[in-house]
Amino acid sequence: MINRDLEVNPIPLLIGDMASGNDGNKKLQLYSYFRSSCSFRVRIGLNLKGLEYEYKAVNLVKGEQHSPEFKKLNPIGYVPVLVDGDVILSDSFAILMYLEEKYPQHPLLPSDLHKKAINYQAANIVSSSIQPLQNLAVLKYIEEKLNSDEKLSWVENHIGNGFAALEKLLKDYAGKFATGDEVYLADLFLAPQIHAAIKRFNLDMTKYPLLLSEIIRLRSSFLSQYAAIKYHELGLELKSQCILCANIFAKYDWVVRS
Ligand SMILES: N[C@@H](CCC(=O)N[C@@H](CS)C(=O)NCC(=O)O)C(=O)O
Repeated sequence: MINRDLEVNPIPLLIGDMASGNDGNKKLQLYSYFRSSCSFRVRIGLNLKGLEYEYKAVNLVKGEQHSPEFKKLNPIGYVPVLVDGDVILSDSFAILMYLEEKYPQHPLLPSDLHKKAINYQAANIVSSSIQPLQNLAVLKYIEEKLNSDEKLSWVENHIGNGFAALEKLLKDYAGKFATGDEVYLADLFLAPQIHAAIKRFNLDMTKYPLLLSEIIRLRSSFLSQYAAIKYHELGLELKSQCILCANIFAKYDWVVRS
């Protein structure tokens, strides 16, 4: 069951006001789209490590990922892309592992070997067995070749299979967060995926109580970062950032702190 008494300290929102963790004068650059769960993973990692970065918005709905300029950075046409001086990286897992080694502050992985492997496993269930099957390009293809009803049952089936596996995997490890009482890699992959399942696909999360409680615990920190990015991209004030969170959790009768 969901434990509604659990509280966590909000992770500070660091857009435009971050501690500099970069060497040299070059600021990290992140090419990102606010709704992209893969970008969201990296934004959380950067924020946890307190790294300053320049936000480069790529509007996936307008097709900016297919522009020749963007494809010079990532020929496959996906966000996120991280640019660190001469280093250009374009996969959220690779980016996070790079950041982890270069900026060891706030480790994204536990030192315990077994727990570390569970983090890799959970992250890869999301990044290999869920997200690619509900990516924009895949859903567009299904909608065009089949129809919208097929699209929805496709999404429910694939996200559902992944979530059911994650519920089983994490039940022996979860604490305040997915693999214990610290935020680790698994959380960085889980939170945006659960968020997408609720917000984008309206999935019934009551079937996955462990995952639902995970997102509830993380709501005030990760989701406010998501919302802030959205407002940031739209050039609006950040003070409205919790509206989005409130909309998401109203469904679960959960009052979100503003
Ligand atoms: N394995 C890659 C996947 C990247 C990916 O699928 N990005 C999505 C957004 S979450 C995208 O850019 N989609 C654009 C499209 O489908 O046209 C990662 O983890 O970064």
